[in-house]
Amino acid sequence: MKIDGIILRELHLPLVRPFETSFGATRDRRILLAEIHSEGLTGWGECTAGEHPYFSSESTDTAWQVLLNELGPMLATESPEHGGQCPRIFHKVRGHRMAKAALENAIWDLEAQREGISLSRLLGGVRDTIPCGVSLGIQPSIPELLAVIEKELAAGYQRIKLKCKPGWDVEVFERVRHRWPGITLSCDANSAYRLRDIEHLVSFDAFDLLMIEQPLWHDDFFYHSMLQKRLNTAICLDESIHNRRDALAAIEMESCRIINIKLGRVGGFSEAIAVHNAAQERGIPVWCGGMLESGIGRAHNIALSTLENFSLPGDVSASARYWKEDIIEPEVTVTSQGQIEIPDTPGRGYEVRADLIERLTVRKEAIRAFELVG
Ligand code: OSB
Ligand code: MG
Repeated sequence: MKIDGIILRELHLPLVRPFETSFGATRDRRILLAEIHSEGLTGWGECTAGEHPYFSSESTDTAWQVLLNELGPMLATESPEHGGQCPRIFHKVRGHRMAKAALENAIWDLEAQREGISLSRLLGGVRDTIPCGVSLGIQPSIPELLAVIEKELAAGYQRIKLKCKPGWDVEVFERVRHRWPGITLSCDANSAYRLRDIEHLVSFDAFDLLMIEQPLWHDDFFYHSMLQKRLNTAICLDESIHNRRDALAAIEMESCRIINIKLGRVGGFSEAIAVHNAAQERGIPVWCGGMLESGIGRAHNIALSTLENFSLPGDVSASARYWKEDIIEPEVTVTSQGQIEIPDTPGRGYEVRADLIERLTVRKEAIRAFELVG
């Protein structure tokens, strides 16, 4: 496909409520979108980098720089037919996976429209509904957390994930389990624990958690493997997994029994599918993580979650949990059974609200390579 233009945009979107993890609280999102024009169609991609380089080394600003000066010009001078060609085009740039994913996913988004099939089908998805969970940030108090859980269970969500850190863990799990002995519950530490906490982490086994997500260092396999040997509860890796090779290493070392796949963290749909397939071949279930995405990233997460081995509920939930008004139409909704129904219309299945996006845009820049290559 001939690329006629690539535009980067930064949107300011306040969350309806702050989201707190072990590395800090987010109130306002700076959403970075890539918009690719080709032969009368527009593909959209979302860069999931955070406002600060806390979850990963990327941030909104590093991604903007790399997209504008490196990746955008590389893509502009190629005419990829498939999103799957993007990793080769971007090969020279090390890391910066969230930036790469914004462009690669926009090409897949375009390709599905051009082929007149749903993005889910283009990716090889097999589900017409996906199971949904929620990720609940650290709250000011346990009673406030219990009230939030009550609301999300009433809405139908199939799994509750609690953000945790030293000082916000066993007492919280005790109170939640006491109130709801049977719910599917997991926790996510975002690397808040160290080796001295191993005995403490082993005590999490008492709470029948579905998994403990990324308890130790963001770049570790070895100590997670040591910890997994001590735990009955499954470890799930998030931050540590950047590609298929990482997934294979983690599985081989028994550093985890479950993998969280995030499109941005692995660099886009191609690598996400590769991680999914590698895990599936080895009997390791996966689920789709979230990064407080706008509707565009959310639509892409939904399409990815239709692949067969996404057998556990993801952190992909309704637009209204995050935004007063989402930038897609219809907004993402979750049924009373805690499922999202997969649209079967061509492309991403959710229209982009261009007028609203224009109004929310605080920074906009065209990739300049087109002027050079004509
Ligand atoms: O570790 O899964 C995580 C949000 C920002 C950064 C890291 C994580 C998260 C979430 C939120 O858990 C999931 C969501 O989008 O609801
Ligand atoms: Mg996580």
